[in-house]
Amino acid sequence: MKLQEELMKYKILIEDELKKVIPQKNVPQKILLESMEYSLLSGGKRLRPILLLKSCELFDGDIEDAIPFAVAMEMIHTYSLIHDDLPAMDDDDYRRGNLTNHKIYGEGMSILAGDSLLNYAYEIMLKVLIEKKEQLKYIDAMNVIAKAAGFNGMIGGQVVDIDSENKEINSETLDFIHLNKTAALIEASLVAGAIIGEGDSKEIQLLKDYGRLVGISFQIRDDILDIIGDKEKLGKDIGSDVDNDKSTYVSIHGMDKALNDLKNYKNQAIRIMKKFDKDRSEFFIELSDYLMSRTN
Ligand code: GRG
Repeated sequence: MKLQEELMKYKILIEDELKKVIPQKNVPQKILLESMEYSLLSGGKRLRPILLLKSCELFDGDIEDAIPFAVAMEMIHTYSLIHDDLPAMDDDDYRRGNLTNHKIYGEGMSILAGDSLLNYAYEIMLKVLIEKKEQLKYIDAMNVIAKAAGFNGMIGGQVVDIDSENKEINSETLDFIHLNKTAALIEASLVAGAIIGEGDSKEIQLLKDYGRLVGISFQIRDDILDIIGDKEKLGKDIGSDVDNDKSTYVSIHGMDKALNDLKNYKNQAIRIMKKFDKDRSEFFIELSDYLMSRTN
């Protein structure tokens, strides 16, 4: 399989959908819609929606059914990045190679753009629930996404992350942060896709386990890239963890262990996906390899 071509094909598909969702801008609140669109269409790997669609396809699900949930997932991810970049949080000037949302639109507007993207994500999922009201699987998928994004998921992880700044933390606390701040949405994308594709409960659990491993590894790689990454390729400044006095996988465990654990998690993730037919699991196997050596 040509992984990069496959990723690009799905990225284009998702971006075509994202371009359609921001409504007409000829309204009094047009500045808000521009601010939402600025971040939503500013690039990015589109990893979470790609995982959601691919996971649905793994079970022969129709990706048309999964597209609104993939779009919603990317909106939730984008809102989290806009808010994370704010001066009250990480105070970053660049994201995906562009100025951060608040640098262009101001802090107030960028808080509201994040809020609107979050609300709109639920509107988009609820529209499917209303249209297909007899199908419980869509409610299940939305429930998984809502929980992963909330106080027992990404927001919970972000809270402990902020609360841990300028403090010595142990590896359990760091694991909590990574599992919630980063892995929760990645895991939820795979689980929601599997639910919509109608995988059985054992298969959904395999996707969940794979997602957790990919999610943790994604964050470990992020921590590594913050030290050895290339600013141009990353589209943001490196060294921000040190600047913000943040504990990372590398600062707690050291670079050698970080690289070694990354390899172990990758092998575990591959073992899980090998339980599916080879032609179906190839994408997920190659993806775990790529994500753990990614440079952006
Ligand atoms: C503000 C509630 C709230 C949460 C913020 C996403 C997040 C939580 C913080 C961003 C900071 C960070 C390093 C998070 C770890 C997850 C991560 C690596 C996010 C970036 O995701 P990518 O690499 O981004 O998929 P692109 O730009 O490719 O979409």
